[in-house]
Amino acid sequence: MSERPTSGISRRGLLGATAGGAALAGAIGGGRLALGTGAGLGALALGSTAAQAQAASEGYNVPPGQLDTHYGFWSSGQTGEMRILGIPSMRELMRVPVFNRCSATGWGETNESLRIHQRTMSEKTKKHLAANGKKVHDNGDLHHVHMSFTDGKYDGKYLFMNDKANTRVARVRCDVMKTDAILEIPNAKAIHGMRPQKAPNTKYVFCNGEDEAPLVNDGTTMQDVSTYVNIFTAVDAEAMLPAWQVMVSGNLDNCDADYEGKWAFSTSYNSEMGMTLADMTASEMDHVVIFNIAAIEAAVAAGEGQELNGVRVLDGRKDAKSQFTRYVPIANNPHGCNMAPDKKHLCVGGKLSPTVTVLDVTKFDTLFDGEVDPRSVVVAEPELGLGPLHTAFDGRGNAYTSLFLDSQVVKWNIEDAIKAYAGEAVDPIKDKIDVHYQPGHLKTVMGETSEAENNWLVCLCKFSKDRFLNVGPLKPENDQLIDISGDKMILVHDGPNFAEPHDAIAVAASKLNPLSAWNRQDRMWAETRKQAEADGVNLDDWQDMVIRDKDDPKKVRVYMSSQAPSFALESFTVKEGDEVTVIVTNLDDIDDLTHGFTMGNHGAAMEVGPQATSSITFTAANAGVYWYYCQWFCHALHMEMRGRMFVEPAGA
Ligand code: RUQ
Ligand code: CUA
Ligand code: CA
Repeated sequence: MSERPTSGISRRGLLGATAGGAALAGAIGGGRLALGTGAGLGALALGSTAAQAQAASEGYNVPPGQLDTHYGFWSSGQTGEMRILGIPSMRELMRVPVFNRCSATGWGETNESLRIHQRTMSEKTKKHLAANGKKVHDNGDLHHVHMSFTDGKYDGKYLFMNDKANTRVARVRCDVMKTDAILEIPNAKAIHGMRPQKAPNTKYVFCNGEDEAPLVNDGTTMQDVSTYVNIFTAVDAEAMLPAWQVMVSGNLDNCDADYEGKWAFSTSYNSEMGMTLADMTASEMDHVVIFNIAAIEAAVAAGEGQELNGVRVLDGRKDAKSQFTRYVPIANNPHGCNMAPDKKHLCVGGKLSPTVTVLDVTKFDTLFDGEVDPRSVVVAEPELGLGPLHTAFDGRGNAYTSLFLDSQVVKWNIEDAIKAYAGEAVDPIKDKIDVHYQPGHLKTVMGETSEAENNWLVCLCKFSKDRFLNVGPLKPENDQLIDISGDKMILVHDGPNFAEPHDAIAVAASKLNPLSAWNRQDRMWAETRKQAEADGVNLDDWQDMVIRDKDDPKKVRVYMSSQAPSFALESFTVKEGDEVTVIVTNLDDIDDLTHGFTMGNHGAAMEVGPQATSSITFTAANAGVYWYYCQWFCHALHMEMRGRMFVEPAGA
């Protein structure tokens, strides 16, 4: 899909007509998508009246001083961070650095964040980074954010997210909204789809490896594609370590899990194991892989499979004929994999097929019991429009599917789709709405839990073109808020957003209760506290001091507290070339009173929240005077919150 598939037709000009229902006219040829527009749906009146839009927009308008009813957690794709938005206002509330380097907070630079980054980093990666003069990968491609579950409901504990770029998974603690674990997943390549287990609770986070590579990828086989595999990983959600892995046939795209804790499932667009676009789209059918968790756990406990880089790897490929997996054929390059809140139906987006395939997960046992047609678990396959990617759900049995090529959202009813598949004359399609433009993910409030609501749908559009003031060749994307409370969907808000919100979830505000100040003993800086103890510094009631390491005299540790509007140390002295670690504890215990520490001309800056301890290490530059200052506004005398570092010549 490298070509922007608008086929020269203005979407504005198309308002009121729709390209739906028709079989996909587009075919892959020579890497180009040739597109056709289908016949209109006739009876379906599209768009909304001005009066309807007005009424709906009053519902979304959150006046100044009022709070949103829901948190939205947004991925940010290649930006590598997570974002928090308010719903329905769509106001951006916070950015949480995860895989990226953050100038404001020092994430990716402070010792506390580096420890989190390096916790599971392989020796290979460390060596490779060091050869490039780096300590961490400070980029990421964060596609999916999902919250931990208890009993099919969000439990407000953790948020998990993937990094496709560097094959990692991270966890954010919801009490402080900071990243507390990053896991580099061994053996697999390019984690894309990622979902927490929904029930009985999030024991595992399921992670899809999208890219094919030799299992032992050491250069001994590179051209021989028959040695390539794809790996499905279950991560222990508490320990944030790999629990087990399963080799599969074909690659892995998106995934989800059921409401009983029995299954995980993943779409595969490259069942062909093709290495070129033409090869990856050659087959009429690809598949969904179903993972049998009990069978896998039993085999892992019995020591089956092989141990590779500290993880037990089982063979779930088709030829292995194991009880670990089953493969259900799905038309041409499926994408989205979404479990409905009815706890029964899994919806798989066709992407190159105009259909969504509905699988009944309560029938999955039959696939493992005997020789049955794998397609017997398919209970509906409505034709919805061109380029169906992802599906979201409300609490009334309706599904909302993004149509990438049609630039629409289609609302359809699952039970009606099942009836139509069984031969009844019912049209499952209830409504279509134009979105702007090329939607990927879309999210309803609480729609991936058993507590789906019926109020808002957010549609994350990949393009915004004419929707905002022109800001140059690089345009924002467009997160559109749609009122789904009535029969017709009503677009009420355009929200420009920077690269690239792939996915989002919307969580009732009552599910979360973040802290306003840190606990002084927080585990985030446990290692730093240990060092302080060894240095004879009591971080709870401490003197500010400068300590030169007994064993390595090049290392200096500067302990200082901060209290608005001053640092406890007005100055300190080091030598040129010293490795200086500055440890700051913010003694202020006041809501919203964050300090910072920036060392001028040293590329070192960090956030220090109320009651938090943070540390940063840098090499003292050429002899001279350097000012450090607080870079988070804290007081009327915030500008005066600064001090001097004297760097003496090395020989002095
Ligand atoms: S995928 S646009 Cu990275 Cu979530 Cu579907
Ligand atoms: Cu402390 Cu600004
Ligand atoms: Ca394919």
